[in-house]
Amino acid sequence: MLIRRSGSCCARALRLSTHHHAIPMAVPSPLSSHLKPFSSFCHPFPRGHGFKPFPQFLSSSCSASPFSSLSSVPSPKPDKRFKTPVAAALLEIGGVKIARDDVVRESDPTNNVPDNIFSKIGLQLHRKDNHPIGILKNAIYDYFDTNYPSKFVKFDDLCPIVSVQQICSLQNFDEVLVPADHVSRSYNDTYYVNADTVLRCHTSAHQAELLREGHSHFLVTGDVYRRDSIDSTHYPVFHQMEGVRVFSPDEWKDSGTDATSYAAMDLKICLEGLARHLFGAVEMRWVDTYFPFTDPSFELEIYFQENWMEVLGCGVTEQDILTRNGRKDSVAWAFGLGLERLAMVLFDIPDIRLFWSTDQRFTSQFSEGKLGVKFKPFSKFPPCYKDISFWISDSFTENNLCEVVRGVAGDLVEEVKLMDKFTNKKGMTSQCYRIAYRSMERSLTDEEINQLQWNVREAVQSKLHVTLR
Ligand code: FA5
Ligand code: MG
Repeated sequence: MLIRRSGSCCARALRLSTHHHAIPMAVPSPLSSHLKPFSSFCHPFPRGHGFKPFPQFLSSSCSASPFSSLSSVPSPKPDKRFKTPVAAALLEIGGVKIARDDVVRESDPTNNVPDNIFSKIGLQLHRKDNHPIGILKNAIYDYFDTNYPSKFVKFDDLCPIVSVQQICSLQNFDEVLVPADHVSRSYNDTYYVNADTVLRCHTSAHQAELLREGHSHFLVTGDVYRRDSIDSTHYPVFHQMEGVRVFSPDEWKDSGTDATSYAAMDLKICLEGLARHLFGAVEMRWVDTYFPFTDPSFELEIYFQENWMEVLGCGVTEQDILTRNGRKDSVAWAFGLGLERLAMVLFDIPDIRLFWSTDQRFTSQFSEGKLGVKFKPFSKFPPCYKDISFWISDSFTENNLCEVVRGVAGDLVEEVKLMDKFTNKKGMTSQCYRIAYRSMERSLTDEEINQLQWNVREAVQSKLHVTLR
């Protein structure tokens, strides 16, 4: 969901960016004037992000399309070498036992979690002190421990499987006021274990529960899951750190400003300080945005690889969340950091897939407490591009395509990019996507890439109800 820059059609859904402000900014921008009306963010996407109650693309009984061009191409033998690994059958996270069959159920139409996603649950890169994500988490902890001694309580082992409904304790959507028809709730954007239970798509899922427990300063780090586009800054599993600070009336009453402005100012001071702690000098800017759970809302962007990269979302907590959770007279701020994006800048890691590499040439470059060591690429193989064109059906979405491509090619796929789109006189729409294949670790043979592309074509045709051209 989120970064290809503001206004781009791939930017996703928990927010919608509007204005940019360069940093340093001594004083936050006017705080209330940039919010989009609800109607403009419900379906902000020009292409195919419609809500689907059930994931049609998961159905296993798909007949081949009569218009298929596949029949004229000789079929290579299936090759087991290129299959993505199947995950361990039982995990334990934060005391919760999770069996593979609880999470992945191909025959259940209310479930859309594939094996390659299940295989990431429980890896908890943020709890590995020698991994860039763990090193970064600890550096952020240092900042909070230094600047707010003994204030922030830390959580990094909360279970990533959370309920969508209000009755349960862990809440991905309802408890942070995400509207019923918000696009982030769709099967196109979120992994559903069943109709009521999701893999959390943000660490904000834990806000309300921790407020109810009485915490007023806390940090929550965890793995989060999103169906998304494929490129060097988007991965379907990534890590966030949530921060929440609650103020009591005593704290702002003599400030000469209202509670909301006070909290917004404090938030920006805190996060700009964090950015300086992590990066020293780096080009940054604030972007006014929308989140259902904060008002006003902002994003922070950092200039990286010749682009503005969104690294966090934040804002002043909606009063309703505080009131519902026993903090009627308080005001609070909250933020959610994308740890991979920050680590990419800090360690010069060019591609988000590298975080999952177990190649020693990657892992041996990082050690506990060493922030900002620059990553030395150990292989630079050229990408190999393959195009795929098809007539789409009404249910086609790019996220579904990416899911299928990732299911076949795993981390060998670097990018999936729309190259061409047209509608013919009969009203049929054709799309052409370019798939970039590249291993981070080794060179790929022509034979291997051809096999992958073949498997992708077969899977796209059978799972997405499109007609290959
Ligand atoms: C949220 O997830 C909000 N919950 C953040 C928040 C918390 C706002 C508290 C206000 C108050 P967003 O969807 O923009 O917001 O994601 C936050 C960050 O996660 C992004 O800035 C980005 O750094 C990172 N991120 C989002 N999608 C991906 C992805 N597919 N791969 C890697 N990082 C991602
Ligand atoms: Mg965002």
